[in-house]
Amino acid sequence: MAAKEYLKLLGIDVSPFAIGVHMALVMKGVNYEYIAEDLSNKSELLVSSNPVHKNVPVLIHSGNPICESLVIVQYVDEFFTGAGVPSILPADPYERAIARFWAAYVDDKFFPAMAGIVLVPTEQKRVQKVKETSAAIELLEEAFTVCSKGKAFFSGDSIGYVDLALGSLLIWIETIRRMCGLEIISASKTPRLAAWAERFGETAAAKKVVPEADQALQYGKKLQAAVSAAATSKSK
Ligand SMILES: N[C@@H](CCC(=O)N[C@@H](CS)C(=O)NCC(=O)O)C(=O)O
Repeated sequence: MAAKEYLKLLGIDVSPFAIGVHMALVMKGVNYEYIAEDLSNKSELLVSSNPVHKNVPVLIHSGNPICESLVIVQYVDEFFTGAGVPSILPADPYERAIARFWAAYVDDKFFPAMAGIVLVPTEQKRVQKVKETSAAIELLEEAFTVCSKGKAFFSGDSIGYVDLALGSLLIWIETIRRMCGLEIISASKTPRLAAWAERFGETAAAKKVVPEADQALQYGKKLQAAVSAAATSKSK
């Protein structure tokens, strides 16, 4: 890659959003520099590259910052093309629209419900988040059946856009299982997604990028403690 096409990815190792972008870059076979951020002390580069949200991931390509993981994955897919380079989004416009729809559903509905299970301050709210998560994953099981058309992944024989969106959350699905014993994806309730999750974990990109679940567990416990402390100090 020419020097002007230098790529930097700002992330944190356990961020599901950064994991999806990492995997997209690995799938495309491009070289990039990964810069691990400390979200309690954000770098000047992060704040100036993503002044609106100040969050990770940010991809900086030839000096141009691109923010929001799904936007970044689309950009990477559109920029890095060519013989032997896999496509992440389908070529057919209707299938692309469907893939974008389900990836947005994962981000806008499934993820906030799932994260809420460990981050909401009261038991009543937690029960609500568990219900929302179960409903969302059941819908995603149906979406998988329709989108995969009997193949291994949402996008067919290899991982694509929706696979990255949901697959990058698997580390946190496992973390929630360890933190509160809840199986969001299970062979009994969501058998197709359970088998898909196994296959996803075996892909070269996942093996290269996804960290050990223990790392997310430590991070999850810290986040949960911070949320509890904030709720306690508010109620005083
Ligand atoms: N919608 C964003 C979400 C990114 C996000 O929430 N990133 C978190 C880390 S997982 C973050 O950087 N949070 C900033 C903070 O905690 O201050 C995306 O898809 O990129």
